Amino acid sequence: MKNKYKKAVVTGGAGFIGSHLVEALLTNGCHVTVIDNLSTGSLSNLEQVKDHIVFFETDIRDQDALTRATKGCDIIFHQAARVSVPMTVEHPVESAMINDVGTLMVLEAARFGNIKKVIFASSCAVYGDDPRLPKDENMFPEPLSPYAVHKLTGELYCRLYHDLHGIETVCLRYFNVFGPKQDSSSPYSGVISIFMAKAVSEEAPVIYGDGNQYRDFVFVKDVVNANLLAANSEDLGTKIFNIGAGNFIRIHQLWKLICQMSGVDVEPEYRPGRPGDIHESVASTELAKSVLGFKPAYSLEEGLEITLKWHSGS
Ligand code: UD2
Repeated sequence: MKNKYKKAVVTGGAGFIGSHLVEALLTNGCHVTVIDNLSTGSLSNLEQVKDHIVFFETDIRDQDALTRATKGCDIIFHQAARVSVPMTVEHPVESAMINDVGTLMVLEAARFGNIKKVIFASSCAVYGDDPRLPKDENMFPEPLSPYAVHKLTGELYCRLYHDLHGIETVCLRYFNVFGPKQDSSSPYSGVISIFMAKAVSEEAPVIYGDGNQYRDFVFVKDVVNANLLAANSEDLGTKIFNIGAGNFIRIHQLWKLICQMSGVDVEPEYRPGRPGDIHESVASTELAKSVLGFKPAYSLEEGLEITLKWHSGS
């Protein structure tokens, strides 16, 4: 895809999704500046591209650094965040400083730097447990965790900065993103990365709750593609789109599938459900399809194969 813009900033560009996005932007001929404080991101994620980017090791709340990093850019992809739902339940104030104030500061940088467009990594967490499925963008948000409140706040700020300051803002509500480079080392990591690591070492994973909860898992390269489509679509004004695969799998079935694919046979350990956990989540991707032309290219199995290879080191 040929980019319509020349210079992009990716906040959280050393993170899981951000680093894939950086690679794709470079492939498409864009100049890329990354801002990351390396709190959860890692330079190893940028190893392949480190000579082709400008890197600012800084927090998004460092206004001076943010101003310098974003100077002269056409577009900001705001991916930096505290992404773990349970961690925001444990540490809501610190998380709000990163997720709410941080997003506001990125929008301020766009305002004062005359940057035309901001793409914001939002989340399907904003829907909470609305029983209607699939979730579509017109549903009333019912956040169940500080994380969901942060993302909803970010969306509202995005709309406001469009209305007040004329910045084009696009919020992408990611469903459960997975793929290579997703960190598996913390209990707060994404479930697929944790299950993959457990399968590779033939250890029992923990399933929280009864395992019947389900998620719409979308492969990271599809999420990157959604970002590029949103960036290249003109005159969006201020919009919100679901970015998911449009189908779902239950958590206990996911473990079985990963066992099958990796040839292991280990029973999971069950523990009580996590506070703030949503039960059911699946995306309607109709709006993203009709407006952006978004269509996921990877099935769950294809994405899992690629991810398993990465975890196996092959
Ligand atoms: C993911 C995203 C979050 C947000 C949200 C939207 C991550 C780390 N978090 O949160 O940023 O976008 O989606 O809904 O990607 N589970 C287990 N065992 C484990 C780990 C998780 O059973 O070892 C369960 C967990 O209780 C939950 C499901 O798996 O029911 C998915 O958990 P997750 O942490 O991967 O993602 P989620 O949906 O909480």
